[in-house]
Amino acid sequence: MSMTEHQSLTQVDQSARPSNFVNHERLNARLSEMAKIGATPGGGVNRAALTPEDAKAQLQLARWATDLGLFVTRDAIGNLFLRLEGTQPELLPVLSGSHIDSQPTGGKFDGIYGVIAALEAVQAIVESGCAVSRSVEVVAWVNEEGSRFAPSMMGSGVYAVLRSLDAALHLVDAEGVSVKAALQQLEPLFTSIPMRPMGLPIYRYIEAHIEQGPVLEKDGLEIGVVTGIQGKHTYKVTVTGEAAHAGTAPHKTRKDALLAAAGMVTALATELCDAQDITRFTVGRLNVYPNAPSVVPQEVVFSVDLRHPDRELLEQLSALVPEVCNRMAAPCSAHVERLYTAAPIEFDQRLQQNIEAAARDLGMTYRFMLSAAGHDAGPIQSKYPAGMIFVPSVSGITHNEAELTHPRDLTNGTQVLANVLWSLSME
Ligand code: HGY
Ligand code: MN
Ligand code: MN
Repeated sequence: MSMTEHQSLTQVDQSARPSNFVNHERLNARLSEMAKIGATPGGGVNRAALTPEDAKAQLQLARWATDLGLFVTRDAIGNLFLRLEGTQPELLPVLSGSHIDSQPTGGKFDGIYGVIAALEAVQAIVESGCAVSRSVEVVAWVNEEGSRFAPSMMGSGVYAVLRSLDAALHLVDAEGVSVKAALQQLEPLFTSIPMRPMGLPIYRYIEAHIEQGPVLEKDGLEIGVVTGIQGKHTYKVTVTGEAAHAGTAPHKTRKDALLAAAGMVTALATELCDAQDITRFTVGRLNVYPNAPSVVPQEVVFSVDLRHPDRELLEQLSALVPEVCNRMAAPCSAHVERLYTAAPIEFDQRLQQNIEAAARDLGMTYRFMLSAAGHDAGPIQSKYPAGMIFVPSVSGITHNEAELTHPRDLTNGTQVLANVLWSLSME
């Protein structure tokens, strides 16, 4: 018996629920297929935003969606949408997904799990025979990681009108290739996929993601009901000195950009990090120019990624970044540019309860928890009610080729997602 339009999950016997139609083998087979796209020798993936690998993964997703009878569209920044039409298509749709792009030594689950889980959840709804009133759309956000094109959360940020489309199109990578040029290079691959307007309104957004931390595994729990995301500020620091000969230039007259940068990084680490290990300060990228062994560095450019769960404290710590860099710059000079500002966010309370109820309904163990990692659900929550479902990461390893989540946990999260999406589609 399939669910009629006015029954809720609790009023329907277990056998009819979409979660029963989540196919463990299909879910994990699709994730394995995706892991081959951009596979690295170390067992991870390198699928940078708007590269041929990224496009290949989007096209594979589009094929699975088309086979399922979903309507595939793209928007001007490259986000991909897979739509299951509801019986009341005029209602705002339910949206679910994550990102396809990865870090250079990324894992096989960060981001892509949420996209494949959303597709599997929709397929389970279709195969359960449960009608959906509201349409349900799967989304693959472009450039969540911000590795090739900084800053991160680009596709979801433009969608939520936190970032201008034009500014995003003009971001450039290390080779000087713009987002706009990268999109144009890939355009011929997507001619069969119609475009859609930017930022169409939605009813609710749910994202399934690996936890990327050790908490669920340590607590022996299956599901994380995510309460929010800690705040994040990123900077680009340019230190300018003077090129000189490594043999003839006396130290007392040198303007060594690398020595100055090293002093800044060390001082920032000392002044920003706390004994309770709550603040997260990272310099993940540092480029030296001209980067020649016998030349005193003329210029150094480095990134700063600063995070904290408390809004005021984050602002206070963030104000130290330019202050410390300028204090430590002499005899060089420093230019500090803030690239990204995201205050800590809280997810929609009711969606947290929906996720909790679905986990409990399925007999799964769960806990409420804050996300230490950033996600596309963050920008989306700034405009629409959003929620997240976590599944355990083995030893919390992530942004690392050894990233692992057990297949059973991947399926658990997808079953919770399927029931949450279906019940939202009937609201
Ligand atoms: O930076 C982040 O937290 C995300 O993994 N891109
Ligand atoms: Mn991610
Ligand atoms: Mn990531």
